[in-house]
Amino acid sequence: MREELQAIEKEALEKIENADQFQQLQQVQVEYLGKKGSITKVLRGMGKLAPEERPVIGELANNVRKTIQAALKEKKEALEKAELEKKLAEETIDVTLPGRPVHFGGNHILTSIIEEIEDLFIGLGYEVREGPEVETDYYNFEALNLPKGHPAREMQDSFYITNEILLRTHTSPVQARTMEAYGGDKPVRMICPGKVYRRDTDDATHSHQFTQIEGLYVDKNVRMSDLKGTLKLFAEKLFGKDRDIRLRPSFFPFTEPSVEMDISCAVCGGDGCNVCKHTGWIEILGAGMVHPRVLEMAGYDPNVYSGFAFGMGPDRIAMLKYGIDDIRRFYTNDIRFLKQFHEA
Ligand code: FA5
Repeated sequence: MREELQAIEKEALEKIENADQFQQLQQVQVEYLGKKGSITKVLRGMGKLAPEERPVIGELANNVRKTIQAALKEKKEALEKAELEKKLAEETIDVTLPGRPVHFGGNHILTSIIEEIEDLFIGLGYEVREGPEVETDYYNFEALNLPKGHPAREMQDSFYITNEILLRTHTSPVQARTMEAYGGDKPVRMICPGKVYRRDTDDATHSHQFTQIEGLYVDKNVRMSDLKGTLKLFAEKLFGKDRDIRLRPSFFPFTEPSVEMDISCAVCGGDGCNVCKHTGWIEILGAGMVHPRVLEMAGYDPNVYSGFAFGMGPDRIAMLKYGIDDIRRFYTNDIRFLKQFHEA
């Protein structure tokens, strides 16, 4: 029995020594120390021994068990340590490798153009205001001298939500809202950028949703020449002195007289192309002297006050400034297109 126990010890220690996985250690534990393990089996045969031999063999069996347990513990710790070291080695960061580039976003080209125009008018003493995109029929039309059934409403095909509420077709409602807020006895100088919506058929220069910037200047003795001077200054600052502008007589129910301003086409230089519909000119804004009825409805006395207003399309302005051939490029979010206008 003594030899048997010594053989068990030798064999178990060898297996522990050679083990390189936790699972193998577990097997040794079961095989030698478990309830049905080799040592238990030997102890079961103790009954056959002489009484004086039993304590000796018992002690030996106990020592073998302890030796195997100690070896198992030691090997388990060694394996744990090796595993940790392996993990640490794998996770080492090589600080000399090149970093991953961080991609910075930038302003959308329309945002940049709007900010440029805002800066220009802030420099002329205008304040920047906002108005709701979901607007009432009253502010979008009636307060602008376009009563219900007025044929000029057809010029701006609209998205109605109810009979009285619609998506604004232009930023002009902010004219009436601003004059009301000012109370009828103070000069007004404001611009209002924002989104507007029309049931237009989309093509190279028309989109069903686009942006406008409204401008309004009301004071005593404001004249048509003030409007012309302001628009000329705006065009020169934005496009440079060599681009031609022209004012054409036009009609808007809320201004009298009314004009439209065109700029010579940047894509073809005025020779005629797809973008300017072969005219050499692109219309960028409507303007005029504020109609006395509009002043009156918003609480300003037209015998004391006069003013001018304009509404421009920054989408078309951006197209002209950068020679962009299709308005729909602004809205389709092609990153290759948008990235061209990010500052380096
Ligand atoms: C107006 O919307 C008037 N409210 C402008 C105005 C304001 C006149 C104040 C007088 C006083 P109009 O419908 O022409 O006018 O539009 C003004 C500008 O918006 C146009 O010159 C053009 O640059 C732009 N625009 C009009 N329709 C579209 C469209 N579908 N897509 C892109 N831009 C458009």
